[in-house]
Amino acid sequence: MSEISKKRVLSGIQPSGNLTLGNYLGALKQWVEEQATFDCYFCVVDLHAITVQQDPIELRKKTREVAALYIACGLDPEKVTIFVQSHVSAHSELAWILTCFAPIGWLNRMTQFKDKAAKQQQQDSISSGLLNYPTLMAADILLYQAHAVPVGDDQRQHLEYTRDIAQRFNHIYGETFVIPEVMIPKAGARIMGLDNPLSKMSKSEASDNHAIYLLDEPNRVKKAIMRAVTDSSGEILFSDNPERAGVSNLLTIYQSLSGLSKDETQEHFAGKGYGDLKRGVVDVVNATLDPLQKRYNQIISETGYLDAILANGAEKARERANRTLREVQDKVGFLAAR
Ligand code: AQP
Repeated sequence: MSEISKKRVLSGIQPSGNLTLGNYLGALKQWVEEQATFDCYFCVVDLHAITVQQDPIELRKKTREVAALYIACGLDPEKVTIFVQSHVSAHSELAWILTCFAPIGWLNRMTQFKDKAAKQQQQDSISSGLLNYPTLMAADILLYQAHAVPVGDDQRQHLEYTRDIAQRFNHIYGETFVIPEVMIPKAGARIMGLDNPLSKMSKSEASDNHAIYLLDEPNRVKKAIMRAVTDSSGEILFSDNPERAGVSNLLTIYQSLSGLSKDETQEHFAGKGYGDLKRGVVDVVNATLDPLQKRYNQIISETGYLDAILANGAEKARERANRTLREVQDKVGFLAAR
């Protein structure tokens, strides 16, 4: 299938910390699985990362690290376009135009804004960028006329918002944007914290045994999983009961990484104890991370390799994004620059 006839996909991850197993199972794993089917654009969303304050040196370092992890996880830079969001200025430009069409009431309803704002102690320090985050995300997606957006379950609401903004714009100015569909993985769409299985595993959560990070050493993986919260029932079954959320989360991780079905996963642990479940999860996680980390170390140590991929990616992304931006600028009535 040629690139032209393929449907397009766009997604991204913030370089706001160390990537977690949640980022891998909710996003990266399905990106890799879909790369042959779609015309894919994957960006490191540094503009999103600064909606909460970042250390500049660390942000630059994490931006390269996240891009290298995209490739280490299996994205093929020959097949997909990998770039840094701030290298394509059309993202900021379209985001401003869409901001002017975005009702504040819609933004105030966003769960992620409410959660992240609640975590900031001083209300004065909550940036309007955090409130406008979904509009920037809408611009990211709509610029590429993406048909589908592979993300974890937590991004479902932002996708709905993107569709609403696109429909509003199309209604006023005529057919401009493709209305994108959300693409959520069947297993692993919401990996929970190991220390608190009622909250999402998140890279900005500081507590010690909360997350597995993709660059963790095997011993750290083992320590965090062996300390994961379970319950006293002793049953190794998938369950919607919040009291069993810890065991369900471990089963989900095992299922997603082993490729087994839910039933096969439960059968695998039938008659076993929580210690066996945890050791099983340690083994599949480390078996996934070992080759990934080897590839990562190669990529990051090869001078010029990553920078060349990001430069090529930005050039290709700019070309596609600017086509949409020019159309939008024309429709809203901006005088063409000569
Ligand atoms: N726990 C998770 N389970 C499944 N999917 C997840 N994703 C994140 N956490 C989980 C998916 O990863 C992609 C990129 O996420 P992001 O970095 O843009 O922002 P986020 O969703 O807010 O992720 P974090 O890790 O919680 O980052 P911070 O702490 O920086 O805000 C998305 O597709 C997301 O669904």
